[in-house]
Amino acid sequence: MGTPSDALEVLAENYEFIESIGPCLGFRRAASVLKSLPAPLRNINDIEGLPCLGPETKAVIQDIFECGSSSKVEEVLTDERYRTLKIFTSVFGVGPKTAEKWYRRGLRSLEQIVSDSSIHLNKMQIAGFQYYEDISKPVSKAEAEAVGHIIKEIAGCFSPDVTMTLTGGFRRGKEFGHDVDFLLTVPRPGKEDGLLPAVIDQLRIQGLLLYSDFQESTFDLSRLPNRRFEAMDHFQKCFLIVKLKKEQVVGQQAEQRCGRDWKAVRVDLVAPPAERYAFALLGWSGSTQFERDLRRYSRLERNMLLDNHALFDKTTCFFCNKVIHQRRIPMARCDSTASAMLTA
Ligand code: TTP
Ligand code: MN
Ligand code: MN
Ligand code: MN
Repeated sequence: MGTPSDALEVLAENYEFIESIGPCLGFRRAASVLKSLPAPLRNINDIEGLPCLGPETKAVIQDIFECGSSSKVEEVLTDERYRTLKIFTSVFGVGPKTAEKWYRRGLRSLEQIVSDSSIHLNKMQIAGFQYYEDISKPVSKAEAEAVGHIIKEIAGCFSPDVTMTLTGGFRRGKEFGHDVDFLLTVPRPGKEDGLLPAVIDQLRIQGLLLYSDFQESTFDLSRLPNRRFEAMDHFQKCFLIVKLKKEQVVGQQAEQRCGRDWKAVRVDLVAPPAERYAFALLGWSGSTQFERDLRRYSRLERNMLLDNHALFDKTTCFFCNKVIHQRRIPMARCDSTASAMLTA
């Protein structure tokens, strides 16, 4: 069983499945600390002085160095519930809640799910099962770039001055991902609203669209920021499954003539207004743990609020930068701005 950080991720995931958020985040953070080290741990003394490693984490790492594995982790890995939820949540559109529901009904395999006619699957889950074989395989950097060329060409027809950035794991330098994430925008304010619908239409016309879940923008600057951490932002976005022809991927010749010549790939597109691009880019670059820590740092060390839309300074008016003496959350604004907004 892999590295100490893999072991900690297993524990984190198991806690996520039983909805113990505190321990889940604790193990995730500890795993991130280990992954951030310049060199892998060689022995237990290497963890001396590292932050965010609790006693349970230390015990797991110690077991791995002394016995080759952690009994606590091995137990989770052989646990029927963990194994089943792991399989169920590997389907696009299936989260821990649905997986748990199926598990409690006595279901244990994907075959049982698809052959049980009493189970209602939503549109996303149907696509998740339909393309499971392809989208459960990692997406390579070359495949991500090939998807990028297709989307860029289509978006360029909508507007020649479109900006597009490959984000998510690939922006962090990963060689493989579970999907491909892109941020797109156009300079003229408001024009970005038409961008994703146009891209989706064109993918459909070209026969490349296998699944689409489009979400309209609910972005309203005057109602931000929200007090609570929001995983989802308010920008227009879509979660897609697209058909990627193998011949379009660099280094992948139109090999064996047998079988399909295409692969289904999960793609996320986000279209913030141009003036919000920087914040959206930061938010969509991940990792989730890094984003969480950045927000925490902003809040605790800088008295600011960071999310995918903006960086808010709680001590100055967001609109005119005047110092606010009385802290106002949500939405930092001075008295004159506040009254102007009321009468507007
Ligand atoms: P993911 O694509 O889920 O993760 P990833 O690209 O880091 O890893 P993988 O290679 O497995 O795909 O999400 C990318 C980033 O976008 C992540 O930091 C979370 C963020 N995100 C949002 O900010 N808002 C959203 O609505 C979603 C779905 C993701
Ligand atoms: Mn991704
Ligand atoms: Mn994604
Ligand atoms: Mn003001």
